[in-house]
Amino acid sequence: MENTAEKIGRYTILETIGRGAMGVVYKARDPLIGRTLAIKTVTLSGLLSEEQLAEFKARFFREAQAAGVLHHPNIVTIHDVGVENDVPFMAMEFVEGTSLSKRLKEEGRLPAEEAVHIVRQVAEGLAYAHEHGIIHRDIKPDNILIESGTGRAVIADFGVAHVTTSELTRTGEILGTPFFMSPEQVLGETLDGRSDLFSLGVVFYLMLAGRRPFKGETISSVCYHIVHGEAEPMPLDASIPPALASVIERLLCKEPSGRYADGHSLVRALDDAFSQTRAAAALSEATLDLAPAPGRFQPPTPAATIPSVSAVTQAGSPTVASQTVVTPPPAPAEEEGGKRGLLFAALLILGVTAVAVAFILGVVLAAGSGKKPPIQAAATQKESGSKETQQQEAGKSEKKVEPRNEGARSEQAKKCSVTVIFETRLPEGRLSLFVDGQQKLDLPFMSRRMVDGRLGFRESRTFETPAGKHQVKAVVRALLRRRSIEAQDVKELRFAPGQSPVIGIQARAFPDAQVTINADGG
Ligand code: 3AM
Repeated sequence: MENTAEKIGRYTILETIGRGAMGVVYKARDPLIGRTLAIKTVTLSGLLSEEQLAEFKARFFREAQAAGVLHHPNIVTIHDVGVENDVPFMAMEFVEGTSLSKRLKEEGRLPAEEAVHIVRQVAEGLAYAHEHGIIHRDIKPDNILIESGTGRAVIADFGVAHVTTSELTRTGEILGTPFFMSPEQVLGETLDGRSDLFSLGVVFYLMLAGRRPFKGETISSVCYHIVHGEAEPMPLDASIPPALASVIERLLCKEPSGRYADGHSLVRALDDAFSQTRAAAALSEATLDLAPAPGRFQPPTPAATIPSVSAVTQAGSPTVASQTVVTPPPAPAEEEGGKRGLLFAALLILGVTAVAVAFILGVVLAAGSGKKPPIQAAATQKESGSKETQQQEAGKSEKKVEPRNEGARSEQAKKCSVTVIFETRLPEGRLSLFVDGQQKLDLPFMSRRMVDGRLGFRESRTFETPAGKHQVKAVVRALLRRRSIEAQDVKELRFAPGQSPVIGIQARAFPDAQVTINADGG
């Protein structure tokens, strides 16, 4: 199937569109109905056993059938699935255009207005699919196609991208691209549509900032940052409206409950952000005499674009918050200037009154419910020295332990579910992991071809351990050119109660046999 076959099934191949790690995408023609379509083949045969291949095919067809019921302008329609020469393929709607990943490679980042246009459409497609009970699980720029001419954004590979990746993960071949995964996906927990919204948040961030929000040199340190770390701050750039930074902040909440409930809510938030940005621009036009061009996102002055978490927290709402810093108007030089001054004063009085009323209401309500008012709560959180954003802390504090069940919960809080991600290019061997001298993992490994075409092994395992300080020791014994090598690393690690830490372990042979435990992403 690697050479441009003339036919796949009944479809005539016209040209090769692209090649990926999993197979090839062709432009093809259906001679029966004279329709142009795209055909994607999935070549896994060299990587899986007969039995695994049979199971993979069954799952591929099942997912493709499920996704085949989706008909939405922002989802690539699946027309047909089949097998040709033992290679599964999928025939789908042909989208004349490029992938978002190619656009980003060429342009680095996109103008805010275009990024919003894309995210809005993907959110509409996701809302529809989630309503039909289908989660994508692999939202990333490769799977978003942009139609040339119309700018229509279309989600590709619904359901199926996940099958190919997870199959390889299961066999220890590939862990999948973690960059766009949600924390619950990294930890292998049950997913719902809000996991796709997190991934879309990462894509949105990348489109605006030109870089990803979660850094890391290795897969395991990226995973660690997704689960525990804060997103890198957005660049201080006048072209990124602060209201959009707030939308992204909410999409990237660690807890699904802190994110938007569904794609429709995200679309509404984007529309609100858009009107806020317009209003902010209009205000600065009225007060600062800046003349924005109509119909574009209007960046406020640079001083007004610094995203402010405290502004979000103080408003008591994790939703979109305008963080525009209102600058006093210049001294009126003429009658027109005098009118503007009056308008500004009226707006300022209105604003101050609204803030005061909101604060008093907050205090009264908090007193009634026994909770601290938002500002006080935020101050206490700061004192606690937590690294997480105040917004996430506020979200978590709402879920405080109820008195009944206290015993069971505190028991659970004392335990941690630790995920170990092991990666190595060593050909063959065994990883043993000990916590306080007690063996927790015994993982034999054998290198296979990975997604980058090189040989290696990557696998994740999870185990439970009590919270607290532990001595973690990783020992790797491996065979290298019929020579046996051994290396180990020991680290003192502290696991916080109720958390799900991720530990990365890497083993290498050069310059000498070495194992590294990496628990802080550094
Ligand atoms: O990254 P580029 O744009 O060069 O756009 C997709 C990508 O090419 C294209 O196949 C390449 C590898 O994924 N592609 C995927 N699905 C497609 C579809 N349904 C498609 N092109 C048109 N229609």
